[in-house]
Amino acid sequence: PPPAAAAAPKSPPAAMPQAPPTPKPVFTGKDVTQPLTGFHKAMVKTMTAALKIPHFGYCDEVDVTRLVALRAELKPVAEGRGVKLSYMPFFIKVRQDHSGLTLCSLQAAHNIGLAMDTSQGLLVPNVKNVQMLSVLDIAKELNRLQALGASGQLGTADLTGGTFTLSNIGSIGGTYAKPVILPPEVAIGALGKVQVLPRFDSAGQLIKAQIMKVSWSADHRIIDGATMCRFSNLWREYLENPACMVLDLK
Ligand code: CAO
Repeated sequence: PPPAAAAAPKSPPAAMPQAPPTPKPVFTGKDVTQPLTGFHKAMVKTMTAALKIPHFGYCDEVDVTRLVALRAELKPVAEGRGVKLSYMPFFIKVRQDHSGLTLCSLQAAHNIGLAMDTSQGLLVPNVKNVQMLSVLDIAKELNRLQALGASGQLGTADLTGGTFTLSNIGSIGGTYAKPVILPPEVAIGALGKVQVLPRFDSAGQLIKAQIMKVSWSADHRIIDGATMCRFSNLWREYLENPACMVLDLK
């Protein structure tokens, strides 16, 4: 037998009501041409030069579970001393212990630049002589640079002389990036957002881990992939075992 729906008599279509006449939309937006000025003009010049460098990209993930706990413990202590302590001072401090890998240019000082999203756009001030500073000293310096950046007052002294750059794009969001080297430096690292993700521990048990991805770019004329990988491994190991910083880092 035919299906019941097919057997049901079809009702005649209802007469469609006429749509009321409406005026045609008129688009009044206008294109705007803005001249490039100041730091933006400098960014065009620097980044155009940067992309002449043969970039080598390398990514990894860092289990920052212990670092997250350590920072949570130290944050109120730093606050008590008038300093805001984020993760950046740890990332910066660990960076300075790799002179053996000659990753950065041949300057003796470790002046670690940080990409900063400021009221004037992207700026890269640097923390000078990180090799001589404690994590708290670096945090203090970072607080000072952030305050200057927020009020549009970063000057030439803070913006020049960097030897290596870290870009914490994860403070805004995202996981991986493809950072562009800031010449005359030879490498840069971009840090992703710390995320709670499932991972397996060494006993094969499922655990809740705090994971951060890192994306490195290096000048492949100077740094080969194996060097980059060894450098990244060492950086990761310190951040995964932050107690070792207390033993090793000056
Ligand atoms: N994952 C999760 N949380 C993060 C994080 C990350 N990767 N980075 C920072 N946070 C947290 C901080 O710990 C802090 O938390 P609390 O409020 O609990 O202390 C909060 O986010 C705000 O941190 P912050 O941004 O003030 O400080 P910071 O030292 O981590 O970063 C700076 C400083 C200057 C790097 C950052 O403000 C900034 O400008 N990031 C953008 C960089 C950028 O634009 N890169 C692209 C360059 S190429 O165009």
